[in-house]
Amino acid sequence: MQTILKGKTTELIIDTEGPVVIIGESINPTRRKKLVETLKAHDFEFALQLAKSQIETGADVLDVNVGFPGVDDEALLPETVQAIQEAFDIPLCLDSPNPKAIEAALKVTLGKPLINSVNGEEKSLQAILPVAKEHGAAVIGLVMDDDGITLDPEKRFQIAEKILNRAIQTGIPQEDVVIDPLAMAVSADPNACMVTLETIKLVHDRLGLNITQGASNISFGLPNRVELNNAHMAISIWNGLSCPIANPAKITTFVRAMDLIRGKDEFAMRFTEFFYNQEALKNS
Ligand code: THG
Repeated sequence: MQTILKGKTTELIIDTEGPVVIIGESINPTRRKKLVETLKAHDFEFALQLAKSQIETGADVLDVNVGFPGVDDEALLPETVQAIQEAFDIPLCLDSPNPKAIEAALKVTLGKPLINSVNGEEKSLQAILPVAKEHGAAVIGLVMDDDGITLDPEKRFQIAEKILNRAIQTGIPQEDVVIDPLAMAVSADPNACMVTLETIKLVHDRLGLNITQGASNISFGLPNRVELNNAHMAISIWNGLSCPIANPAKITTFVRAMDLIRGKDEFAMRFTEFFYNQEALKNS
């Protein structure tokens, strides 16, 4: 299955059978005080720096999240989108829990973005799906609903199926639905990773959809996060994860390794090219 996203002029294919696509997570105020301060002042220089460094280190898509306490993201999300797409030609992933902010951002987004996100709650389905259809955007579907988050992979799968069916009823093609199995902290629940990994497998095997997930969520509160995240990422990719939301500076070498191992990188071209590009960056 192929989900096509577009920047201003570029086209990106997320292919369930292809190499892994990296959605750069760093334009997100979580733990980034400087981003909050600069965005509050409508100064986009730092956000643009984050965009540039993520593109240089392997991001194929940029997640844009400007949520912080007191923010008017209905105004700030579209402003940030405009600043980024003036400077860069890369597909965007519009990340907000506020449907009004998503809708406002869609109005100014060029190309074909990914909406982050809709979920199985009736309110969310009704607010997001028609807007996604109207703007021809793809959507991430989080597998939670009006009953909250379940630890049963079968139930998470059923929510994924419900989101897919509702999207199709709304006129959104199935390939424009990307499922997020909900990666959560394994420090809080010993089965957190197993539930997510099993959900990925079910969605991949039965629905064949593209799958995303926050790559660093599982390691909250623990040391050696990169190693832990990568171990989880390896199994996730093997089970069907195709487009993680991650810090490219920490994940791209590992993702290129996974693609090479899985036979998705002829003659190790992308693996070696990435290495030489990063060496050149260090020396520039
Ligand atoms: N699923 C979907 N969308 C999401 C998430 C998800 N959007 C937000 C989040 N989860 C993914 N984005 C981020 C952005 C920043 C950070 C983590 C996840 C972050 N993490 C480190 C920290 O917490 O200390 C620091 C940065 C780093 O490790 O480099 O800042 O799950 N659909």
